[in-house]
Amino acid sequence: MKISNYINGEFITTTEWIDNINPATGEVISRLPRGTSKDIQNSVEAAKNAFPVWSKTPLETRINYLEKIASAIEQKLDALALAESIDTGKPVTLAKSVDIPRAINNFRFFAAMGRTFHDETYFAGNNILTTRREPAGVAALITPWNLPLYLLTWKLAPALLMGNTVVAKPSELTPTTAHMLAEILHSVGLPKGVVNIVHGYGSDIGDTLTSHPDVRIISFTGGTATGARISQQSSRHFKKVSLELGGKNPSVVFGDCNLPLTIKGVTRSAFLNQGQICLCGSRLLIHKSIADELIEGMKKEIATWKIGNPQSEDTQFGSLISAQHREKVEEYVQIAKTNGGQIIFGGKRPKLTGLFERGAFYEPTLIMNQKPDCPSVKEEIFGPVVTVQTFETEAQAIELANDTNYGLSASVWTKDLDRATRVSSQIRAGTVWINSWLVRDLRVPFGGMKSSGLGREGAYHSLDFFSEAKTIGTFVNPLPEETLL
Ligand code: TXE
Repeated sequence: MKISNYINGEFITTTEWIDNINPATGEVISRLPRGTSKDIQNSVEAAKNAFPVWSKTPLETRINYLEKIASAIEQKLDALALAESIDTGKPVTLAKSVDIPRAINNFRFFAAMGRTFHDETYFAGNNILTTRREPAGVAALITPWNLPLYLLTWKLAPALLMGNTVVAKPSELTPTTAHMLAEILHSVGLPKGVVNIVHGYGSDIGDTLTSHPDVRIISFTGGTATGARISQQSSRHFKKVSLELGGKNPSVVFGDCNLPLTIKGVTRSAFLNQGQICLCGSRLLIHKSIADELIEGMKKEIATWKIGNPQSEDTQFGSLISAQHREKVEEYVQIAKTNGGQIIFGGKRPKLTGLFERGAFYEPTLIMNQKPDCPSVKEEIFGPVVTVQTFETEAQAIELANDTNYGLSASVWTKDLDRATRVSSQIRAGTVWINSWLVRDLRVPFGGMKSSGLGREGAYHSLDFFSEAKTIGTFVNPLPEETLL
Protein backbone atom coordinates (compact mmCIF):
# COMPACT_ATOMS: atom_id res chain seq x y z
CA MET A 1 0.00 0.00 0.00
CA LYS A 2 1.17 3.50 -0.84
CA ILE A 3 0.56 5.81 2.09
CA SER A 4 0.30 9.51 1.35
CA ASN A 5 -0.52 12.73 3.13
CA TYR A 6 -4.08 13.93 2.70
CA ILE A 7 -4.13 17.69 2.32
CA ASN A 8 -6.97 19.88 1.05
CA GLY A 9 -8.83 16.87 -0.31
CA GLU A 10 -5.86 15.50 -2.24
CA PHE A 11 -3.53 12.59 -1.67
CA ILE A 12 -0.14 14.27 -1.82
CA THR A 13 3.03 12.44 -2.61
CA THR A 14 6.44 13.36 -1.29
CA THR A 15 10.17 13.00 -1.88
CA GLU A 16 11.29 11.67 1.49
CA TRP A 17 9.93 8.45 2.92
CA ILE A 18 9.97 6.47 6.15
CA ASP A 19 9.91 2.66 6.16
CA ASN A 20 6.85 1.17 7.81
CA ILE A 21 7.84 -2.00 9.61
CA ASN A 22 5.73 -4.96 10.65
CA PRO A 23 7.05 -5.41 14.21
CA ALA A 24 6.09 -9.08 14.35
CA THR A 25 8.44 -9.96 11.48
CA GLY A 26 10.82 -7.01 11.20
CA GLU A 27 9.91 -6.68 7.51
CA VAL A 28 9.32 -3.39 5.73
CA ILE A 29 5.70 -3.52 4.61
CA SER A 30 5.20 -0.07 3.11
CA ARG A 31 6.51 3.48 3.13
CA LEU A 32 4.97 6.58 4.57
CA PRO A 33 5.76 10.16 3.68
CA ARG A 34 8.19 11.98 5.92
CA GLY A 35 6.00 15.06 6.32
CA THR A 36 7.58 18.48 6.48
CA SER A 37 6.78 21.79 8.13
CA LYS A 38 5.53 22.94 4.73
CA ASP A 39 3.01 20.05 4.71
CA ILE A 40 1.78 21.19 8.11
CA GLN A 41 1.52 24.79 6.97
CA ASN A 42 -0.41 23.76 3.86
CA SER A 43 -2.72 21.60 5.98
CA VAL A 44 -3.44 24.34 8.50
CA GLU A 45 -4.08 26.74 5.63
CA ALA A 46 -6.49 24.22 4.02
CA ALA A 47 -8.26 23.63 7.34
CA LYS A 48 -8.50 27.38 7.95
CA ASN A 49 -10.00 27.95 4.50
CA ALA A 50 -12.50 25.12 4.97
CA PHE A 51 -13.59 26.39 8.39
CA PRO A 52 -16.04 29.20 7.46
CA VAL A 53 -18.23 26.85 5.39
CA TRP A 54 -17.87 23.70 7.54
CA SER A 55 -18.56 25.57 10.78
CA LYS A 56 -21.81 26.88 9.30
CA THR A 57 -22.85 23.59 7.73
CA PRO A 58 -26.12 22.54 9.41
CA LEU A 59 -25.62 20.21 12.36
CA GLU A 60 -27.83 17.61 10.68
CA THR A 61 -25.48 17.52 7.69
CA ARG A 62 -22.45 17.07 9.92
CA ILE A 63 -24.23 14.26 11.78
CA ASN A 64 -25.00 12.59 8.45
CA TYR A 65 -21.30 12.66 7.57
CA LEU A 66 -20.41 11.00 10.89
CA GLU A 67 -22.96 8.27 10.21
CA LYS A 68 -21.68 7.74 6.68
CA ILE A 69 -18.10 7.49 7.93
CA ALA A 70 -19.16 4.94 10.59
CA SER A 71 -20.86 2.78 7.96
CA ALA A 72 -17.90 3.00 5.60
CA ILE A 73 -15.53 1.90 8.40
CA GLU A 74 -17.91 -0.95 9.20
CA GLN A 75 -17.81 -2.13 5.60
CA LYS A 76 -14.02 -2.29 5.80
CA LEU A 77 -13.84 -3.77 9.29
CA ASP A 78 -11.82 -6.84 8.30
CA ALA A 79 -9.34 -4.94 6.13
CA LEU A 80 -8.85 -2.26 8.79
CA ALA A 81 -8.40 -4.85 11.54
CA LEU A 82 -5.82 -6.68 9.48
CA ALA A 83 -3.94 -3.44 8.73
CA GLU A 84 -4.00 -2.48 12.42
CA SER A 85 -2.69 -5.89 13.41
CA ILE A 86 0.14 -5.76 10.85
CA ASP A 87 1.17 -2.21 11.79
CA THR A 88 1.07 -2.69 15.57
CA GLY A 89 1.78 -6.40 16.11
CA LYS A 90 -1.45 -6.76 18.10
CA PRO A 91 -3.62 -9.87 17.68
CA VAL A 92 -6.00 -9.44 14.78
CA THR A 93 -8.80 -10.74 16.99
CA LEU A 94 -8.25 -7.78 19.33
CA ALA A 95 -8.30 -5.33 16.43
CA LYS A 96 -11.50 -6.96 15.14
CA SER A 97 -13.28 -7.03 18.48
CA VAL A 98 -12.04 -3.79 20.05
CA ASP A 99 -10.11 -1.31 17.89
CA ILE A 100 -12.24 -1.13 14.77
CA PRO A 101 -15.69 -1.63 16.39
CA ARG A 102 -14.77 1.18 18.77
CA ALA A 103 -13.79 3.42 15.83
CA ILE A 104 -17.25 2.80 14.34
CA ASN A 105 -18.87 3.42 17.69
CA ASN A 106 -16.97 6.69 18.18
CA PHE A 107 -18.67 8.13 15.08
CA ARG A 108 -22.10 6.66 15.90
CA PHE A 109 -21.93 7.75 19.52
CA PHE A 110 -21.10 11.36 18.69
CA ALA A 111 -23.63 11.41 15.85
CA ALA A 112 -26.29 10.41 18.41
CA MET A 113 -25.01 13.05 20.82
CA GLY A 114 -25.37 15.64 18.11
CA ARG A 115 -29.09 14.84 17.95
CA THR A 116 -29.65 15.34 21.68
CA PHE A 117 -27.12 18.07 22.35
CA HIS A 118 -28.72 21.40 23.21
CA ASP A 119 -27.72 24.88 24.21
CA GLU A 120 -28.30 26.20 27.72
CA THR A 121 -30.84 28.89 28.45
CA TYR A 122 -31.12 30.83 31.71
CA PHE A 123 -33.98 33.12 32.62
CA ALA A 124 -33.62 36.10 34.92
CA GLY A 125 -37.03 37.71 35.19
CA ASN A 126 -37.96 38.55 31.63
CA ASN A 127 -34.35 38.46 30.54
CA ILE A 128 -32.81 35.54 28.73
CA LEU A 129 -29.24 34.29 28.70
CA THR A 130 -28.30 31.68 26.15
CA THR A 131 -25.01 29.81 26.27
CA ARG A 132 -24.14 28.07 23.08
CA ARG A 133 -21.12 26.15 21.86
CA GLU A 134 -19.43 27.57 18.79
CA PRO A 135 -16.79 25.80 16.69
CA ALA A 136 -13.33 26.86 17.83
CA GLY A 137 -11.40 26.69 14.55
CA VAL A 138 -8.61 24.38 13.44
CA ALA A 139 -8.01 21.40 15.75
CA ALA A 140 -4.74 19.45 15.82
CA LEU A 141 -5.22 15.77 16.69
CA ILE A 142 -2.00 13.97 17.61
CA THR A 143 -2.25 10.25 18.23
CA PRO A 144 -0.04 7.33 19.32
CA TRP A 145 0.64 3.83 18.06
CA ASN A 146 -1.06 1.61 20.61
CA LEU A 147 -4.69 2.17 19.53
CA PRO A 148 -4.22 4.04 16.26
CA LEU A 149 -7.67 4.22 14.65
CA TYR A 150 -9.54 3.93 17.95
CA LEU A 151 -7.88 7.07 19.36
CA LEU A 152 -7.84 9.10 16.15
CA THR A 153 -11.59 8.62 15.69
CA TRP A 154 -12.23 9.29 19.40
CA LYS A 155 -10.98 12.81 18.74
CA LEU A 156 -12.07 13.26 15.13
CA ALA A 157 -15.78 12.52 15.60
CA PRO A 158 -16.49 15.21 18.25
CA ALA A 159 -14.14 17.70 16.54
CA LEU A 160 -16.14 17.42 13.30
CA LEU A 161 -19.51 17.30 15.02
CA MET A 162 -18.81 20.62 16.71
CA GLY A 163 -17.89 22.23 13.38
CA ASN A 164 -14.11 22.39 13.65
CA THR A 165 -11.72 21.53 10.87
CA VAL A 166 -8.80 19.24 11.52
CA VAL A 167 -5.12 18.55 10.97
CA ALA A 168 -4.31 15.05 12.22
CA LYS A 169 -0.84 13.68 12.88
CA PRO A 170 -0.90 9.90 13.42
CA SER A 171 2.04 8.01 14.87
CA GLU A 172 4.84 7.37 12.39
CA LEU A 173 4.87 3.76 13.62
CA THR A 174 1.27 3.01 12.64
CA PRO A 175 0.17 5.08 9.63
CA THR A 176 -1.93 2.60 7.66
CA THR A 177 -5.40 2.85 9.19
CA ALA A 178 -5.14 6.66 9.26
CA HIS A 179 -4.45 6.55 5.53
CA MET A 180 -7.38 4.16 5.00
CA LEU A 181 -9.54 6.56 6.99
CA ALA A 182 -8.46 9.40 4.68
CA GLU A 183 -9.67 7.28 1.75
CA ILE A 184 -12.98 6.75 3.55
CA LEU A 185 -13.40 10.48 4.26
CA HIS A 186 -12.68 11.15 0.60
CA SER A 187 -15.14 8.50 -0.55
CA VAL A 188 -18.02 9.87 1.55
CA GLY A 189 -17.42 13.29 0.01
CA LEU A 190 -16.29 15.20 3.07
CA PRO A 191 -15.54 18.71 1.75
CA LYS A 192 -11.89 19.36 0.97
CA GLY A 193 -9.75 20.76 3.74
CA VAL A 194 -12.13 19.71 6.54
CA VAL A 195 -9.77 16.90 7.53
CA ASN A 196 -6.08 16.88 6.64
CA ILE A 197 -3.71 14.10 7.65
CA VAL A 198 0.05 14.57 7.73
CA HIS A 199 2.35 11.62 8.37
CA GLY A 200 5.91 11.78 9.63
CA TYR A 201 8.09 12.17 12.69
CA GLY A 202 6.81 14.21 15.61
CA SER A 203 10.29 15.65 16.00
CA ASP A 204 10.17 17.02 12.40
CA ILE A 205 6.70 18.50 12.31
CA GLY A 206 5.22 18.43 15.83
CA ASP A 207 6.39 21.89 16.89
CA THR A 208 5.18 23.54 13.67
CA LEU A 209 1.72 22.11 14.29
CA THR A 210 1.43 22.77 18.02
CA SER A 211 2.85 26.31 17.90
CA HIS A 212 0.95 27.37 14.77
CA PRO A 213 -1.08 30.50 15.58
CA ASP A 214 -4.05 29.31 13.51
CA VAL A 215 -4.41 26.05 15.44
CA ARG A 216 -6.85 26.78 18.25
CA ILE A 217 -7.25 23.32 19.78
CA ILE A 218 -4.80 20.48 20.44
CA SER A 219 -5.88 17.03 21.52
CA PHE A 220 -2.93 14.78 22.22
CA THR A 221 -2.55 11.19 23.41
CA GLY A 222 0.95 9.91 23.91
CA GLY A 223 3.96 10.00 26.18
CA THR A 224 4.24 12.35 29.15
CA ALA A 225 7.48 13.97 27.89
CA THR A 226 5.84 14.81 24.55
CA GLY A 227 2.79 16.12 26.40
CA ALA A 228 4.97 18.49 28.39
CA ARG A 229 6.59 19.78 25.20
CA ILE A 230 3.23 20.33 23.52
CA SER A 231 2.05 22.20 26.58
CA GLN A 232 5.02 24.57 26.28
CA GLN A 233 4.72 25.01 22.52
CA SER A 234 1.04 25.81 22.67
CA SER A 235 1.08 28.17 25.65
CA ARG A 236 2.12 31.29 23.74
CA HIS A 237 -1.22 31.36 21.91
CA PHE A 238 -3.39 30.16 24.83
CA LYS A 239 -4.77 27.23 22.86
CA LYS A 240 -7.25 24.77 24.28
CA VAL A 241 -5.17 21.69 25.10
CA SER A 242 -6.19 18.22 26.19
CA LEU A 243 -3.41 15.81 27.15
CA GLU A 244 -4.04 12.10 27.62
CA LEU A 245 -0.72 10.80 28.87
CA GLY A 246 0.76 7.74 30.49
CA GLY A 247 -0.08 5.67 33.53
CA LYS A 248 1.41 3.39 36.16
CA ASN A 249 -1.88 1.97 37.25
CA PRO A 250 -2.31 -0.15 40.37
CA SER A 251 -4.41 -3.31 40.53
CA VAL A 252 -5.21 -3.55 44.25
CA VAL A 253 -6.15 -7.09 45.29
CA PHE A 254 -7.58 -7.76 48.76
CA GLY A 255 -7.61 -11.11 50.55
CA ASP A 256 -11.39 -11.41 50.25
CA CYS A 257 -11.52 -11.07 46.46
CA ASN A 258 -13.27 -13.52 44.18
CA LEU A 259 -10.06 -15.29 43.25
CA PRO A 260 -10.92 -16.90 39.88
CA LEU A 261 -12.48 -13.64 38.63
CA THR A 262 -9.55 -11.60 39.94
CA ILE A 263 -6.94 -13.86 38.38
CA LYS A 264 -8.55 -13.48 34.98
CA GLY A 265 -9.15 -9.76 35.48
CA VAL A 266 -5.69 -8.70 36.63
CA THR A 267 -3.96 -10.91 34.05
CA ARG A 268 -5.97 -9.30 31.28
CA SER A 269 -5.37 -5.86 32.75
CA ALA A 270 -1.63 -6.52 32.90
CA PHE A 271 -1.09 -8.02 29.46
CA LEU A 272 -3.83 -7.05 27.01
CA ASN A 273 -2.30 -5.53 23.87
CA GLN A 274 1.09 -6.69 25.26
CA GLY A 275 0.66 -4.25 28.16
CA GLN A 276 0.64 -1.32 25.76
CA ILE A 277 -2.55 0.39 26.85
CA CYS A 278 -2.28 3.47 29.02
CA LEU A 279 -4.91 1.89 31.33
CA CYS A 280 -3.07 -1.41 31.85
CA GLY A 281 -2.57 -2.46 35.46
CA SER A 282 1.22 -2.48 35.59
CA ARG A 283 1.59 -2.43 39.39
CA LEU A 284 0.05 -5.38 41.15
CA LEU A 285 -0.58 -4.69 44.84
CA ILE A 286 -1.63 -7.89 46.63
CA HIS A 287 -2.67 -8.61 50.18
CA LYS A 288 0.01 -10.85 51.69
CA SER A 289 -2.50 -13.57 52.59
CA ILE A 290 -3.28 -14.44 48.95
CA ALA A 291 -0.13 -13.35 47.11
CA ASP A 292 1.11 -16.88 46.40
CA GLU A 293 -2.27 -18.15 45.28
CA LEU A 294 -2.94 -15.17 43.01
CA ILE A 295 0.49 -15.30 41.39
CA GLU A 296 0.19 -19.05 40.83
CA GLY A 297 -3.21 -18.49 39.25
CA MET A 298 -1.84 -15.77 36.95
CA LYS A 299 0.99 -18.05 35.92
CA LYS A 300 -1.50 -20.74 34.91
CA GLU A 301 -3.79 -18.23 33.21
CA ILE A 302 -1.03 -16.66 31.11
CA ALA A 303 0.22 -20.11 30.11
CA THR A 304 -3.10 -20.52 28.24
CA TRP A 305 -2.44 -17.41 26.13
CA LYS A 306 -0.93 -18.23 22.78
CA ILE A 307 2.02 -16.00 21.81
CA GLY A 308 2.96 -15.61 18.17
CA ASN A 309 1.58 -14.74 14.76
CA PRO A 310 -0.67 -11.72 15.41
CA GLN A 311 -2.69 -12.52 12.31
CA SER A 312 -3.61 -15.98 13.51
CA GLU A 313 -7.14 -16.18 14.95
CA ASP A 314 -6.02 -18.13 18.04
CA THR A 315 -3.20 -15.77 19.09
CA GLN A 316 -3.86 -13.74 22.24
CA PHE A 317 -0.47 -12.10 22.64
CA GLY A 318 1.37 -10.48 19.77
CA SER A 319 4.54 -8.49 19.39
CA LEU A 320 5.55 -5.16 20.89
CA ILE A 321 5.40 -2.09 18.71
CA SER A 322 9.07 -2.17 17.68
CA ALA A 323 12.45 -3.73 18.34
CA GLN A 324 13.51 -0.40 19.86
CA HIS A 325 10.60 -0.43 22.28
CA ARG A 326 11.41 -4.01 23.26
CA GLU A 327 14.92 -2.86 24.16
CA LYS A 328 13.44 -0.22 26.45
CA VAL A 329 11.26 -2.87 28.10
CA GLU A 330 14.27 -5.17 28.51
CA GLU A 331 16.24 -2.37 30.13
CA TYR A 332 13.53 -1.96 32.76
CA VAL A 333 13.59 -5.68 33.48
CA GLN A 334 17.36 -5.50 33.89
CA ILE A 335 17.01 -2.49 36.21
CA ALA A 336 14.49 -4.43 38.29
CA LYS A 337 16.92 -7.35 38.56
CA THR A 338 19.77 -5.12 39.70
CA ASN A 339 17.36 -3.72 42.31
CA GLY A 340 16.74 -7.16 43.79
CA GLY A 341 13.80 -8.10 41.54
CA GLN A 342 12.99 -11.78 41.01
CA ILE A 343 11.36 -12.86 37.79
CA ILE A 344 8.27 -14.91 38.63
CA PHE A 345 7.48 -15.63 34.99
CA GLY A 346 8.58 -14.29 31.63
CA GLY A 347 11.56 -11.95 31.60
CA LYS A 348 12.82 -13.02 28.17
CA ARG A 349 12.11 -13.15 24.45
CA PRO A 350 10.00 -16.13 23.45
CA LYS A 351 11.54 -18.57 21.02
CA LEU A 352 9.53 -18.22 17.84
CA THR A 353 10.51 -19.69 14.54
CA GLY A 354 10.22 -18.88 10.86
CA LEU A 355 8.76 -15.55 9.90
CA PHE A 356 8.43 -14.41 13.50
CA GLU A 357 11.93 -15.23 14.66
CA ARG A 358 12.98 -11.59 14.23
CA GLY A 359 9.79 -10.07 15.61
CA ALA A 360 9.70 -7.74 18.64
CA PHE A 361 8.11 -10.32 20.94
CA TYR A 362 8.59 -10.33 24.70
CA GLU A 363 7.03 -12.70 27.19
CA PRO A 364 4.43 -11.56 29.70
CA THR A 365 6.56 -10.84 32.75
CA LEU A 366 5.92 -10.64 36.49
CA ILE A 367 8.62 -9.35 38.83
CA MET A 368 8.66 -9.14 42.62
CA ASN A 369 10.88 -8.22 45.55
CA GLN A 370 12.49 -5.28 43.73
CA LYS A 371 13.21 -2.24 45.91
CA PRO A 372 10.12 -0.02 46.25
CA ASP A 373 11.88 2.99 44.71
CA CYS A 374 13.18 0.98 41.73
CA PRO A 375 12.53 2.85 38.42
CA SER A 376 10.65 -0.22 37.16
CA VAL A 377 8.06 0.39 39.85
CA LYS A 378 7.98 4.16 39.38
CA GLU A 379 8.23 4.76 35.63
CA GLU A 380 5.91 3.82 32.82
CA ILE A 381 7.32 0.80 30.98
CA PHE A 382 4.38 0.47 28.58
CA GLY A 383 5.00 -3.18 27.89
CA PRO A 384 4.15 -6.62 29.28
CA VAL A 385 6.01 -6.12 32.55
CA VAL A 386 4.23 -5.99 35.89
CA THR A 387 5.78 -5.42 39.28
CA VAL A 388 4.31 -7.01 42.41
CA GLN A 389 4.20 -5.43 45.86
CA THR A 390 2.42 -6.85 48.88
CA PHE A 391 0.56 -5.10 51.70
CA GLU A 392 -0.99 -6.02 55.02
CA THR A 393 -3.45 -3.22 55.75
CA GLU A 394 -5.94 -1.20 53.75
CA ALA A 395 -4.04 1.99 54.59
CA GLN A 396 -0.84 0.49 53.17
CA ALA A 397 -2.67 -0.52 50.00
CA ILE A 398 -3.93 3.03 49.47
CA GLU A 399 -0.52 4.50 50.18
CA LEU A 400 1.14 2.18 47.66
CA ALA A 401 -1.57 2.83 45.08
CA ASN A 402 -0.99 6.58 45.34
CA ASP A 403 2.80 6.33 45.47
CA THR A 404 3.20 7.34 41.83
CA ASN A 405 3.46 10.49 39.73
CA TYR A 406 0.67 9.15 37.54
CA GLY A 407 -3.08 9.06 38.16
CA LEU A 408 -4.87 7.59 35.16
CA SER A 409 -6.69 4.52 36.44
CA ALA A 410 -6.79 1.78 39.06
CA SER A 411 -8.70 -1.39 39.79
CA VAL A 412 -9.78 -2.69 43.20
CA TRP A 413 -10.57 -6.36 43.74
CA THR A 414 -12.65 -7.27 46.81
CA LYS A 415 -16.07 -8.71 47.72
CA ASP A 416 -16.50 -6.10 50.47
CA LEU A 417 -18.47 -3.23 48.94
CA ASP A 418 -17.76 -0.89 51.86
CA ARG A 419 -14.06 -1.40 51.40
CA ALA A 420 -14.31 -1.02 47.64
CA THR A 421 -16.08 2.32 48.06
CA ARG A 422 -13.64 3.53 50.75
CA VAL A 423 -10.54 2.58 48.81
CA SER A 424 -11.70 3.79 45.41
CA SER A 425 -12.59 7.19 46.83
CA GLN A 426 -9.04 7.60 48.18
CA ILE A 427 -7.13 6.59 45.06
CA ARG A 428 -6.02 9.60 43.03
CA ALA A 429 -6.92 8.47 39.51
CA GLY A 430 -9.33 9.52 36.77
CA THR A 431 -11.02 6.09 36.68
CA VAL A 432 -11.23 3.35 39.32
CA TRP A 433 -12.79 0.02 38.41
CA ILE A 434 -14.12 -2.34 41.08
CA ASN A 435 -13.84 -6.05 40.30
CA SER A 436 -13.40 -5.22 36.63
CA TRP A 437 -11.11 -3.46 34.21
CA LEU A 438 -11.46 -1.56 30.95
CA VAL A 439 -15.23 -1.38 31.14
CA ARG A 440 -15.54 1.72 29.01
CA ASP A 441 -18.71 3.72 28.63
CA LEU A 442 -18.35 6.59 26.19
CA ARG A 443 -20.64 8.79 28.29
CA VAL A 444 -18.18 9.15 31.16
CA PRO A 445 -15.27 11.60 31.32
CA PHE A 446 -11.94 10.02 30.44
CA GLY A 447 -8.57 11.39 31.52
CA GLY A 448 -6.00 11.41 34.26
CA MET A 449 -4.71 13.26 37.28
CA LYS A 450 -1.12 14.32 38.04
CA SER A 451 1.34 13.41 35.24
CA SER A 452 -1.34 11.38 33.45
CA GLY A 453 -2.67 14.46 31.79
CA LEU A 454 -4.83 17.47 31.62
CA GLY A 455 -8.53 17.70 30.89
CA ARG A 456 -11.18 15.11 30.17
CA GLU A 457 -12.68 13.83 26.94
CA GLY A 458 -15.84 11.81 26.33
CA ALA A 459 -19.46 12.75 25.69
CA TYR A 460 -20.20 16.34 26.85
CA HIS A 461 -16.60 16.79 27.92
CA SER A 462 -15.48 16.29 24.32
CA LEU A 463 -18.20 18.54 22.97
CA ASP A 464 -17.21 21.21 25.46
CA PHE A 465 -13.51 20.81 24.67
CA PHE A 466 -13.99 20.96 20.91
CA SER A 467 -15.93 24.23 21.07
CA GLU A 468 -15.99 27.69 22.59
CA ALA A 469 -18.83 28.57 24.96
CA LYS A 470 -20.48 31.86 24.15
CA THR A 471 -23.21 33.48 26.23
CA ILE A 472 -25.64 35.91 24.66
CA GLY A 473 -27.71 37.95 27.06
CA THR A 474 -30.97 39.41 25.85
CA PHE A 475 -32.02 42.00 28.38
CA VAL A 476 -35.67 42.74 27.74
CA ASN A 477 -36.23 44.60 31.00
CA PRO A 478 -32.83 45.50 32.48
CA LEU A 479 -32.36 44.08 35.96
CA PRO A 480 -31.95 46.37 38.94
CA GLU A 481 -28.50 47.97 39.05
CA GLU A 482 -27.20 45.87 41.98
CA THR A 483 -27.66 42.52 40.18
CA LEU A 484 -25.59 43.58 37.18
CA LEU A 485 -22.15 42.75 38.57
O1 TXE B 1 5.25 8.48 22.14
P1 TXE B 1 5.18 9.95 21.63
P2 TXE B 1 6.32 7.35 21.81
C1 TXE B 1 4.21 6.42 26.36
C2 TXE B 1 4.90 5.10 26.59
C3 TXE B 1 5.94 5.08 25.54
C4 TXE B 1 6.36 6.54 25.54
C5 TXE B 1 7.00 7.02 24.28
O2 TXE B 1 5.51 5.09 27.86
O3 TXE B 1 7.01 4.24 25.85
O4 TXE B 1 5.15 7.23 25.72
O5 TXE B 1 6.28 6.55 23.16
C6 TXE B 1 3.92 12.59 18.19
N1 TXE B 1 5.15 17.49 18.95
N2 TXE B 1 3.02 6.30 25.55
O6 TXE B 1 7.70 7.90 21.65
O7 TXE B 1 6.50 10.37 21.08
C7 TXE B 1 4.36 11.25 17.64
O8 TXE B 1 4.79 11.40 16.31
C8 TXE B 1 3.99 16.94 18.55
C9 TXE B 1 1.79 6.29 26.25
O9 TXE B 1 5.80 6.60 20.68
O10 TXE B 1 4.56 10.75 22.69
C10 TXE B 1 3.08 10.46 17.81
O11 TXE B 1 2.18 10.78 16.77
N3 TXE B 1 3.82 15.62 18.39
C11 TXE B 1 0.66 6.59 25.34
C12 TXE B 1 2.54 10.97 19.13
O12 TXE B 1 3.17 12.23 19.34
C13 TXE B 1 4.86 14.83 18.66
C14 TXE B 1 0.68 5.92 24.03
C15 TXE B 1 2.85 10.07 20.33
O13 TXE B 1 4.22 9.79 20.36
C16 TXE B 1 6.09 15.34 19.10
C17 TXE B 1 2.00 6.00 23.42
C18 TXE B 1 6.21 16.74 19.24
N4 TXE B 1 7.32 17.32 19.66
C19 TXE B 1 3.10 6.14 24.20
N5 TXE B 1 6.93 14.30 19.30
C20 TXE B 1 -0.71 6.56 25.98
N6 TXE B 1 -1.02 7.55 26.81
O14 TXE B 1 -1.52 5.70 25.70
C21 TXE B 1 6.26 13.18 19.00
N7 TXE B 1 5.00 13.49 18.61
